[in-house]
Amino acid sequence: MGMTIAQKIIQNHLVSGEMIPGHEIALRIDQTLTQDATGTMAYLEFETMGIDRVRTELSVAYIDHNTLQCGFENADDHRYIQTVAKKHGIRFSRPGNGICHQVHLERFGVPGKTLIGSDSHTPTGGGIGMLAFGAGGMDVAVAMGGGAYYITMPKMFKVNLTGKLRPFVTAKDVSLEILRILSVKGGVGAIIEWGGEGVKTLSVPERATITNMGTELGATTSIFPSDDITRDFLRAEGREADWSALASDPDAEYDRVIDIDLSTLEPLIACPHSPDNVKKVSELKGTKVDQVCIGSCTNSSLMDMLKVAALLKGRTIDPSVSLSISPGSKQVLSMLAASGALNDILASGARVLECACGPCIGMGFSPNSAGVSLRTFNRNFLGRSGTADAGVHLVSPETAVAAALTGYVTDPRLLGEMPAIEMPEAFKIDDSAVILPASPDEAKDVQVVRGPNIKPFPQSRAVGDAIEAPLTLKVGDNITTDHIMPAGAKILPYRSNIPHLSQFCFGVCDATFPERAKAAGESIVVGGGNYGQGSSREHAALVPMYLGVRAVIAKSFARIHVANLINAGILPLTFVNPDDYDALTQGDRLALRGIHAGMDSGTITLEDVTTGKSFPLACDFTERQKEMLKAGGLLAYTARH
Ligand code: MIC
Ligand code: SF4
Repeated sequence: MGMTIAQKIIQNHLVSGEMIPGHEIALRIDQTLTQDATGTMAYLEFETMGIDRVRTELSVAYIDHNTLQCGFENADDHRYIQTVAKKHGIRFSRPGNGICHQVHLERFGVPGKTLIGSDSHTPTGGGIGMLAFGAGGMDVAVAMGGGAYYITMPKMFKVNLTGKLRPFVTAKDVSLEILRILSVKGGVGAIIEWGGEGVKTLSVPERATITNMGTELGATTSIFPSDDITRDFLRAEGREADWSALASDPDAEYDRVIDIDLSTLEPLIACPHSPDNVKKVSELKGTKVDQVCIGSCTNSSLMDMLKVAALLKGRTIDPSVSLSISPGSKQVLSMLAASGALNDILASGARVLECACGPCIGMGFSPNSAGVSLRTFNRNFLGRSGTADAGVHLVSPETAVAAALTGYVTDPRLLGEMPAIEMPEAFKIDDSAVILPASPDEAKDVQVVRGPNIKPFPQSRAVGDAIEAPLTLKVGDNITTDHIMPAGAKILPYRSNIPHLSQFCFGVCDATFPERAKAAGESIVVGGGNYGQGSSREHAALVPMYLGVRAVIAKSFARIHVANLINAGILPLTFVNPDDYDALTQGDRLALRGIHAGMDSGTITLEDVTTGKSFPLACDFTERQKEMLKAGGLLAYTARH
């Protein structure tokens, strides 16, 4: 039988396991990336492993998230990451060099290689034919140490593209269309391969926009073939030698095939507060807009920015709108400046922010009270912008410009002719903001600098045979990691200070949770479907662990989060009968007994001591996961082995 692109790369990197969907497989990892908001913790974890030098082909530490330095914390973390990277053989991408996924695509991504990153949008690399996964920091630390990355062998989906996008309809609209079709749960357990004739009409940055937002589908990852278009992109980056062809076999089999005719798509918009709440832009026509943000790892490539500049040229934005533009990388910004396009952006009244995540993660530029914000980003979760009652919408750069110019949600096709913009034959290459690590000889003398914001790692607890504890929080469906462990400019600086961070745990759902959990000592959390969707932040597991959460019971879990729970020694269990969720009330006393035997049989009984009712819970752990839970998480397990 023929193979899909992903199956071929998996086969080339398989360390153990069988390539049967649902079975655990272990993969050799060629490259890793971290960003600063998850990186500090990942490198602290790496240091505990006592390995001198990373064992990957390439590891890069990016600084792109925590770039507002409103106190010493972020600057200290940057210094820590820079020195730890220098000592252990990791390249360091300085603040200002750009967003990890954009820079990695430009300068380091290689078709056919595996990449894991401590950021959920690492699948952006699928745009260049990499098999790239978002992962928790501990998994990235293990991969840097040469350990394998464990996943459940995914199903294979194919999106078959035909036709060609019409003017003002973009790769972002393709991402929103697939979200409309599949929803934020529709990609769970699957790798999405993009193929068909329509692929030939999409440039690498457009493909990367699509694989980036595959994360919002819950997909394990997304991937495009590596073809002549990939080769042209790599040539323009001065890296043609990194190119190799990659395609699925004609007789490859897929679990699901979805057809999209690009020529029928229209400009789309995701409404608050979920990326799959998709409507046509024309349906929201006339909605007043307060703020527009263009950038993020989804839409900050040079092509995106050149289009934006061309549409803004000679026009000024509506006085009632505030427009921010964050180019994805130093390469993008310097080419915008050299071409004069930056002046067109500035002359329009836009505010140019640094090459970083910025508003996407609430790192400044929060909207006004109850503000309507149109963003070219990938997530519009409640509260993520930093303004609790803002209404964030996700759109293409073209639709964003139309709103900035008119002050209202406007179909961008009303802007007139789309100026023709060609991909440059050569990008401006300047890697001076990537600092190389010390040689193995020099590394001994490198001092790792730790600031006072780095607090000791919280102690995890081994999962024993019984847990009896109160249900301290019951939440609904699609709870994101932004609900569990909010981010933003005020909280993100404390990513290496779990005790401080814990005050904000579940703040979006119930600000009284941290006090209640602490008072209970040990507790259990109950959630609905797709619990833990969104980011890869392991803090959404480490902080509940610190607050004494011993088990999370949900209707279903998101992939990265469930791995992070196990890594932190928290027991994730699912309802055998999803309706049993309704029978549990916050405050009930719950008991799980015979946990070890239950882990072997696949079912653990939950007793609601308050009501006297019992419910079966499913747990489908591999031997490795059972051992990890019994040891108290991945670090304790690794120390034992
Ligand atoms: C995000 O987009 O939510 C983040 C911030 O990039 C996270 C990582 C983090 O929380 O630091 C992600 O996507 O994994
Ligand atoms: Fe940064 Fe936003 Fe991309 Fe996350 S989604 S990596 S915060 S730009």
